[in-house]
Amino acid sequence: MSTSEKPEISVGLPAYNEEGNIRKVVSDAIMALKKQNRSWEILVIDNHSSDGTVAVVKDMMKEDPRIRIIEHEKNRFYSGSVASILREAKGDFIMIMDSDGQFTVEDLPSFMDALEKGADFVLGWRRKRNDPAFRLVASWIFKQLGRYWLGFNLHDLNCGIRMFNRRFAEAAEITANINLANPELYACAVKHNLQVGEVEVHHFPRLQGETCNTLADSLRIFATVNRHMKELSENL
Ligand SMILES: Nc1nc2c(ncn2[C@@H]2O[C@H](COP(=O)(O)OP(=O)(O)OP(=O)(O)O)[C@@H](O)[C@H]2O)c(=O)[nH]1
Ligand SMILES: [Mg+2]
Repeated sequence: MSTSEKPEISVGLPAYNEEGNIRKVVSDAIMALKKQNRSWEILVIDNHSSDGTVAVVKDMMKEDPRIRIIEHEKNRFYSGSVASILREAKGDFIMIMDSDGQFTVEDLPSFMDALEKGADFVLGWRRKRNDPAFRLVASWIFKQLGRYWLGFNLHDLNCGIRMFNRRFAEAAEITANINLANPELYACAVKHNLQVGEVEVHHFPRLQGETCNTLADSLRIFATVNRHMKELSENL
């Protein structure tokens, strides 16, 4: 595939200060993608990192033109990184995966299977999670808010790996400035009558880099998330 052609698969990686993780995440993604008999690209979205994330990615780009980077000139929250992937990814099928090493592109075949069976937007489900207890409680509360405001009826509303087809990518729009994206993506699917699915995924502990989420942050964010989902529900 030349760089001007459209790949079948895009893997979008939101990255913020992931100098310690990004090389392994990108090279593991390449290994997983090479097992597929499909063309691909990897699109790293640097959300204005202050560490060496961009330098590591640019170094890897010298070896493989299928790796691209979008550099945000200011931090645009996690949602802004997802918006950039929606706009810039060229693939027929687009995966968005956190770049801290907690997820793996090895799960791609399960997503492709669900998409090829008719789903437009497929969320990951961390049945076995590697997170501290307070994160499990926080996720449970997010899910209840999702149920209440958006009618969310699947297992995992804030999983950092999901995949969708071009139809979904054309319809979806991210407008919020917030450190999450799944509620708005899910609301887009509902609004446009698109099929939503879920697949079980692997989940690993964060090994490198600092968590940006403390218990205090989680508690503070509930009010914000509640307001965010209420707004989304008003536009369904
Ligand atoms: N926190 C944060 N992460 C961002 C941002 N932009 C992109 N990311 C990436 O989003 C992904 C998820 O962020 P994390 O901080 O790992 O969030 P999490 O997985 O919910 O929490 P921990 O892994 O426990 O810290 C990572 O790959 C980050 O590099 C941002 O503005 N803030
Ligand atoms: Mg993480």
